[in-house]
Amino acid sequence: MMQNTMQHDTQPTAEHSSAPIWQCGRYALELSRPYVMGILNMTPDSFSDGGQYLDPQLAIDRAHQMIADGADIIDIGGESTRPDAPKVCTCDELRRILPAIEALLDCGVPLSIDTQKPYVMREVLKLGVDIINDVNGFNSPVAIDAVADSNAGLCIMHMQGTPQDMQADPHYTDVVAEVAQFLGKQAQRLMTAGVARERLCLDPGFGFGKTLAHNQTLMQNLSQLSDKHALPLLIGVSRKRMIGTITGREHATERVSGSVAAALWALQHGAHIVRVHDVAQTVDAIRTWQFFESA
Ligand code: 8Y7
Repeated sequence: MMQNTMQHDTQPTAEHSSAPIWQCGRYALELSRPYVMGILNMTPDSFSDGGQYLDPQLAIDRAHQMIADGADIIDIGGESTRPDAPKVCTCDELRRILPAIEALLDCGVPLSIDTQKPYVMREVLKLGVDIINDVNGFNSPVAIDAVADSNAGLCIMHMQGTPQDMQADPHYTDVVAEVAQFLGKQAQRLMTAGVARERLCLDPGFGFGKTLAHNQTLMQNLSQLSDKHALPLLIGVSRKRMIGTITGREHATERVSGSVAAALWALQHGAHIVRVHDVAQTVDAIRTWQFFESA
């Protein structure tokens, strides 16, 4: 969407030709401009918009709205990663997301599925989704097996611990080095299993087993992560606790401005893709910033 309205995208420059490509199923995303991934939660208990989109038709409408607002990718999730969220069984997770996948498969932008379950990965890949977004970073041979033979884009996210215990007492000697090392190791494991490098994207996993100070250090060293591995970088800070702590906003829906500011900072410091709830606000901010950036 944004591509059509941003003039300088039609005039390739040297900078553009060196932009990373992210191969995602039916799409090859040229990351020469910021990309926005819109979040479609199909869980009854998400902290930020839980339960709003449990009705499949409401969720599908919401996805179309995000695309109209400029979303470049839609990320569909059927399992909450909230620390106290109940585990969802495979069949419930599939039941939640399948109607949306079927309705949105030809929506014109890549479809990403946020899941940690290898069985779910296999099933949605059979349907033709473009991206698997695993908050576990494909940290099991079964998960690697489930995605290796496809042509889907893979987002490798770092998490310390499990969603149930990750925020209990996160510890690092050097958070940037340790996150970078994990991401590099997982990228290597996937490539050893036959995954093309172009299919990979990295994510430091803000808030996943990290204190506010860890999140701050990671944010301030984003370019180290992307430069070190020369892979695309996706980040998700939208409406998260860290934004609430910084701004003093208890309610997730009051964290929009803080989230937009964090997304802009990240895009200016090494991130290629931002995963957000508030697509319209984020896209407006990016367009305004890009207008002044362009020659
Ligand atoms: C992230 C994510 C969540 C993130 C990626 C939330 C599924 C919590 N956060 N995936 N998922 N990166 N790649 O606040 O930061 O949306 S769930």
